Amino acid sequence: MDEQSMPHEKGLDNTVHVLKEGYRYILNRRKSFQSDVFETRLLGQKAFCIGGEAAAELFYDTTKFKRAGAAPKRVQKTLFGETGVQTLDGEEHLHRKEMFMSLMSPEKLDKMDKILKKQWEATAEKWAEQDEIVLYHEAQEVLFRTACEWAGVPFEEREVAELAADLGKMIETPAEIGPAHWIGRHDRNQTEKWMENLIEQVRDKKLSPPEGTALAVFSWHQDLEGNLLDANTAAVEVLNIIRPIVAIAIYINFTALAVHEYPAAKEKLAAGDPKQLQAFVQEVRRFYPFFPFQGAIVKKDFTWQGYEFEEGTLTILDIYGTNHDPVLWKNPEVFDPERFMDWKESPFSFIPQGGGDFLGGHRCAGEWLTIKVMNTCLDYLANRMEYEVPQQDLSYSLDKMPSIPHSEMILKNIRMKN
Ligand code: HEM
Ligand code: MYR
Repeated sequence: MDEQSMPHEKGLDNTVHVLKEGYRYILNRRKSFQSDVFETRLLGQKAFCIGGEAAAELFYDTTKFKRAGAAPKRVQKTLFGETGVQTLDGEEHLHRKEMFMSLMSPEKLDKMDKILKKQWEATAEKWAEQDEIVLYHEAQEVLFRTACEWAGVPFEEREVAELAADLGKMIETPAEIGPAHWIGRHDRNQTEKWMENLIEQVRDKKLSPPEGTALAVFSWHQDLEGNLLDANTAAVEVLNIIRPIVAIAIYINFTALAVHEYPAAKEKLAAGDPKQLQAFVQEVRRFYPFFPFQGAIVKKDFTWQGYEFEEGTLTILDIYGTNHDPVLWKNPEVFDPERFMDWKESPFSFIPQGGGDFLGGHRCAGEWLTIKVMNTCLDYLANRMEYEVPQQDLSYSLDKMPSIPHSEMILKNIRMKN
């Protein structure tokens, strides 16, 4: 095909439209341009936006894209950290990613699930003594305790509320403006200091986390030259385990919302059929907004679908929009777990936690863990607990990133079923 000129959004800088239109920014333009790719200007530079299955396959081709220099500073200084696995390429990335994936064996995930059940049930006893709870904050704390125990990270009970909230802010603030954003930066600095101190204690043999836990493995991990990670990088990576586990609280909020809003779908979970629970979890991950899009940089010039991608150009893959692409999903704006009962798996059409390979690419290291946590929590919320959902603002925004139901899910008169 001859090279052609790409659909082009006018304007010196369109970042303001991203902030206004949020999750639907790319989808809206893919629709109006009738194209899976368009050019725009974001964060003061030229950028390509792409979406759909073929676009995802392109984006995860590591001969075409790299990650060094892709994440905006404001995202690194809140959400990711500056020297973590997200910023690496090639051999160095593979070696670091192997370190993460070594934690995700079925045995280790089962261990995590046992800890989660213990923590959820202990906390549910306290919920039973309260008139009502805010599920988002409660889930953050349950997940914080679970994450730390699983990762070998010691904590004092009196620190839980603050540390869980700090980790929450790192997730909630990357796209905020002004003081709301600076809270996230401050909380990352504090949390990195907390974790660096623990890494140093491990290395000084003052603390011995159980063998095979994230704190133990990451403290002693050697890079390709045989050196330990510097203490800050090791801390950033342990936080790359603890923080996203706390982030699952957002999915638990959407899971509770779906259980409440789709009684017919809930009904199908009553028999506890693992296939039905899994299909519901997958549909929550497809349907609700969470991770909006991801950036990478063109490694060297290439042509795709007749368009030229020049070396060094920021390219943004539409994660939310690919999960809502009408070409890939029938009635994408309808919540329907049934679609996952006979779904033909593809690494590029269903990408709530990234696409492609785990080891060879940047697909989320914690995807299996997330799915397991969500299955367990869905079973509690749909089958194993009784509660009321009082009148509240259950709406959620598609503009604000990340999005959380406005009321953060207030539950009343909770009790565990026998
Ligand atoms: C990467 C989403 C939970 C660890 C990612 C990416 C996304 C994502 C979109 C980027 C993919 C890319 O760069 O192309 C999510 C969502 C979660 C979640 C929505 C729900 C809470 C987790 C959990 C863990 C985790 C529970 C760890 C226990 C990671 C790591 C990376 C990553 C280490 C970087 C992978 C790499 O750069 O190679 N995640 N994630 N995530 N996630 Fe998750
Ligand atoms: C994690 O890594 O902690 C899990 C997922 C967090 C998602 C937070 C979404 C924030 C939106 C900011 C946009 C940044 C895109 C590169």
